[in-house]
Amino acid sequence: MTGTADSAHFMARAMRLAERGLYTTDPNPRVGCVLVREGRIVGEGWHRRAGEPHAERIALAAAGEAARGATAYVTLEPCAHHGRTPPCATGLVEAGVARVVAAMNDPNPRVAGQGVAILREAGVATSVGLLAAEAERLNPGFLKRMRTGLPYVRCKLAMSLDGRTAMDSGESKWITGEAARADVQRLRARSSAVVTGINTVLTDDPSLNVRLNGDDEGDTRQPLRVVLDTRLRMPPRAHMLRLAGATLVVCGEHASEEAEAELRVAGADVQRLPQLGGRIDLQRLLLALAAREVNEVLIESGAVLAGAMLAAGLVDELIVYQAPHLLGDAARGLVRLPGLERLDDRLRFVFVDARRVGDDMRLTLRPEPRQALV
Ligand code: AOF
Ligand code: ZN
Repeated sequence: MTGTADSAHFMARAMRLAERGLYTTDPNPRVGCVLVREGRIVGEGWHRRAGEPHAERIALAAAGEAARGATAYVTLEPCAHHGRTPPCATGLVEAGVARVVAAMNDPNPRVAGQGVAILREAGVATSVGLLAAEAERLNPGFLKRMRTGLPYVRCKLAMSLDGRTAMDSGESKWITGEAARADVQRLRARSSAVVTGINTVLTDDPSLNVRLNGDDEGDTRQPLRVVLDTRLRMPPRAHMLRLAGATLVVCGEHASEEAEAELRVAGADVQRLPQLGGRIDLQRLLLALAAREVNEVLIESGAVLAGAMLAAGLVDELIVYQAPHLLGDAARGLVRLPGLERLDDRLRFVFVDARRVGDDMRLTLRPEPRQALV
């Protein structure tokens, strides 16, 4: 019989396996599975990409006959639906697995509880909840989208020790160092979409793509690049339109049709969305992205868009890189929050992590339970 400590150990192993899909499973969740018989691992698997076998199928194939009578540790409830692949719950039953330990239920309405129901009906002892908090952390975007219809939003910012981003003249370039930039590449790589504003495009002509140095370079999944551009000022010659991966330009309902046609010829997708106070309605933007199966969004923008996202209470996580430099109080501030006039209106966060990345600091924060400026 396997004790609680052993169970946690095997589930932790399943989570390490799931993490291998961090950059590739999108829009599917990262899932890992470990099959254990008589205290020994007889098969392992993790989901690599949508359309390919789920974690359980890979583990079952690896175990073969040894799966009979085994316990399956899975980081997410086995699926119950015929999607791109046949249901895993049925696969586990057919392989003769005796027990299934799932870290959490799958909130996907096509699964939600039904995977567990299939297992129980077939007489497979099934429990849910082991290391549930850790399992949540594997898939913040997929889980939030399934539960609320909105993606999980990270806002990345870079600033000096005194919270400044650029000189008053606009002169900026990179404030943070090499290691922080490499860290941003990993943030991009795990994201379904990277969002910026047209002003950033006009000023910096950024690539917003993923350039991970590793063995799988040619194989890297590129997040959808999203440019918020109410009046379609995006130049058809923008650098990002020449790169691998898709670019979506989001504009207001009255933007020029000619500009839209030109951008489409240049390879961009264009979507019109309603405006709110002269700017694209950010809530509608996030809903539109979720409708495209976007799980994790990375906002990489200037002070205006970042401020608007924060003020609207749409940011789930703030990631701030802080360089050990002083720019002085004439330099530009981190975020524009025009509605903020009284101290009582300040936006509050809690630190969830603080660590050094090369010569810089990386601060990770979450908003204090909901308070929006507007
Ligand atoms: C599992 N194991 O490894 C994963 C699951 O389109 P499909 O067929 O790949 O199904 C995708 C859905 O299956 C996804 O939305 C999620 O609910 C579940 N993912 N389930 O049992 C896995 N990746
Ligand atoms: Zn499955």
